[in-house]
Amino acid sequence: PQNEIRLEDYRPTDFVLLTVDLAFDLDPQRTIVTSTIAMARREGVDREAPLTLDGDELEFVSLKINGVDAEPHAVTPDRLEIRGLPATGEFTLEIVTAIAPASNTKLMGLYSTNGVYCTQCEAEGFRRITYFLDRPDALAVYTTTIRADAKAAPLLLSNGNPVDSGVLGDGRHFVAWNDPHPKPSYLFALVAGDLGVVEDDFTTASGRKVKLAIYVEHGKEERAAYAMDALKRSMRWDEERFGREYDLDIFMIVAVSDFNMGAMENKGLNVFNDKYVLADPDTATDADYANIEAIIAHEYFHNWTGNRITCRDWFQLCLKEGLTVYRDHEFSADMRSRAVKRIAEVRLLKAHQFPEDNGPLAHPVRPRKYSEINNFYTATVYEKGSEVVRMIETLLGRDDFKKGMDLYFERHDGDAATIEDFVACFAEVSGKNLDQFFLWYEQAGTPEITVASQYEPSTQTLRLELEQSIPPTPGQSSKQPMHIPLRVGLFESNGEPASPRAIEGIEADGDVLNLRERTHTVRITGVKSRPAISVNRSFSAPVNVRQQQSDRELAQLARIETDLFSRWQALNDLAMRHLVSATQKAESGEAASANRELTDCLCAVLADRTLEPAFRAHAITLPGETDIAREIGNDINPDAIHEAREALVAQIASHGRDLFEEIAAETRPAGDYSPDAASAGDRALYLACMSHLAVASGDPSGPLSLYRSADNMTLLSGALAMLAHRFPRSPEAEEALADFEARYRDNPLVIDKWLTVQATIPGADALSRVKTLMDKPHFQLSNPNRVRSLIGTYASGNPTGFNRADGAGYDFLAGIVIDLDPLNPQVAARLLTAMRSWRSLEAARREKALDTLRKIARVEKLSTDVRDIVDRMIG
Ligand code: DPP
Ligand code: ZN
Repeated sequence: PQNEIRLEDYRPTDFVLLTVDLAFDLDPQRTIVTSTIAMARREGVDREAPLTLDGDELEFVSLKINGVDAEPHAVTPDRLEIRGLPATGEFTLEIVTAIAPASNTKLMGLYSTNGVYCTQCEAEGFRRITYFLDRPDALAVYTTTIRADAKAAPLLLSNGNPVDSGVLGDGRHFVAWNDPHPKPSYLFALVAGDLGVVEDDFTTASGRKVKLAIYVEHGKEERAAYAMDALKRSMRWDEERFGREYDLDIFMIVAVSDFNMGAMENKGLNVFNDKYVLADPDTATDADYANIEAIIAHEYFHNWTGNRITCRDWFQLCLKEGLTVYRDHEFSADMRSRAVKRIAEVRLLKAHQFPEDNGPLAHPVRPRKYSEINNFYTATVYEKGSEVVRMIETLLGRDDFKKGMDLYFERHDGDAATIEDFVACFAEVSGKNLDQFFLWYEQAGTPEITVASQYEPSTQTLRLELEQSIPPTPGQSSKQPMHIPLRVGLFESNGEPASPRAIEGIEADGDVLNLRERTHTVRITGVKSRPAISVNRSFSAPVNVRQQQSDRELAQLARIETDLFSRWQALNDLAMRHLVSATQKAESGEAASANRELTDCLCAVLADRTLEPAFRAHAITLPGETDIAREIGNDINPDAIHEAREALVAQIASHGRDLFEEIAAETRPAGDYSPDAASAGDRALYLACMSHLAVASGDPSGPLSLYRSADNMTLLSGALAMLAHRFPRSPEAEEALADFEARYRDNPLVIDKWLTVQATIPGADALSRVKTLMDKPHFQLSNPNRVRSLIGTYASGNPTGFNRADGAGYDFLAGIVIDLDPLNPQVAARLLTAMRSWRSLEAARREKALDTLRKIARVEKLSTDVRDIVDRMIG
């Protein structure tokens, strides 16, 4: 493959940075960047070694060495080579480049969005601003001076603390910033423009007052209140849970409307996709509020896990991302319901990471090679990376885990560190050997654990045969056994948890079994009756479990498990089992049979008022179509899955109709909207009931009156989805869609919901709907949120609509990817990953998908981003 970068080729830079002084003369068409870098040759490095700096589409203007005009040895838009630099001692480079923010459509480097200048430098965007050692282990203290037109850009922001400002001639002004914390270039940020602000402050545990500011477009200030609240709670939580205080005088967040990612943790100046800042009851759903809380926390937590301790190289991305996701998960669990949060996390992991790990794009949590780093901001690095940290906590226990984190912060503050550095801290504080555990970072693929059990009443002994296997993944055909912490619970026939006398054949630590071999034969004595066995409680390891279990046993676990997550898991497994066999029947044209065991079980949970509403809402939400596809594994026919799932929804709806009526009446929202978790749980349960009632009655008037009476976006968009998905083309659905568009036409983030709802209407018609919507003025190919809301959700959230038997969905996506690639390769490549499970499809669709991928591969001028994805997908 093109330009493959390998972990084993890592070596330190020949030159070290000392300070970086940047000056920006902002202009939309021609911004002049003057970069003054103090640096020195690293000790021991060849005195002749040249200095090579990274660039990307840069216009070189001039170079000075120690204040004297100089000629580079070689210069191109993406590279600057300088020879003859001093053998010893400090020297200064002054490099001048010209860039055009207004025509930067890649949204990497310095670009403009709705008249605001903004930067995105992770991973390799800084080299689109100036020639630099653009790598995470090149740390320096930055000073940044921004000069701009005072009218167009009254606000001039960068990292750190403001140190100077003033008026220049020609209506221009300047502000200078200094960031005392050494940082790599990917954490640099600049924002300039005319924005509104919400201000607050926070007093740290040691009594320092920090100014907080969230910048948004004028008129949207009130919609930043929840983000500010989430920020303050995040700051407090990181002090209390991890002893981490904020370290500058000011912390700023800027919301922009064109952004490739969710948000970016630039030191002291986070830049956010406005989707994850702006919220009020009229425009944001409960899910939006939860996402804002989580992402504000995530970016804030990066200040320690990412910024103070950064990554040595991009192979170590999970060092900051997996760990920071773990931290934001813990924060949300503390803010909300821990069990419900865990269910949502696992649902997400299984929906995104498991398919990735099971397809052509599978890669280890710490990859060993890449040709385009942008393509490794994946569910594996983030979500599986977080699960790996969670397993360390499970293995060590909360106290030793905390000690390990403390040691990590103490030992590596200011470092560009590696996964080895991180794991060593936990091994050291606990005395545990984590060598085998380290394979979680190195071996891709979701491990599968098979569990067979045998109970001997005469000796009151349970025998468990545990076997682990890890499927082959690209570049890794055979795998070594891993160290897997598997929580196992046993419940006796009276429903009580068993209290075994002894566990032999495996190292057990409380309810955690430490799998280390390919197979273990475990003898558990003192089990008084044949137990129900609950495996992988709380999802202690990101694995698939195959267990011989009857429907009755699963139903029993769903009733008696004391771990709420595992109750959900049992229900989900029970439903999954039915859905898989119903899909097979649908494929052979047989009618789906009713499953009383399952529907009774679901209704029992629904009716159990001792359980929190959010949990009950999850419990009656069946596995999604993509989950079912993953479970089936190969020769997938998305239409059959859809048919089977719909049939089960209908059975549940009619079987539980009276109960749904009852619960809907109990949970019907009243009073003012509040985004708190308990109220959101009530609304989730209410909407789930209303949706089942609409199915049971076959009548759109229920959702329509809900739509008409809704006084918040959660209910409004919930009703809209019921109408559009359950009653497409009905006058009721048309009325609601038209009303929604008219009401929110000036609010692009809300229009995104309108696009998504229509893009995900099941069935082959979805394609023509999506094409029509692309012609609407609301849609813009240049805006990532619009593209993801319409095309992204169509391709990855509408299995029947996208996987049309005629392959037209694939060809459509290919057309978009090819059109978007020259504009924004990062978003184009991400869209294409929607096809990552193509090999699991049935033969006819598989062939069509392959044709499409080959068509893309034949395009001559593809970006490295799209080229990398398409090459790996074809394999
Ligand atoms: N901004 C992205 C994140 O926080 C990449 N660092 O995950
Ligand atoms: Zn992150």
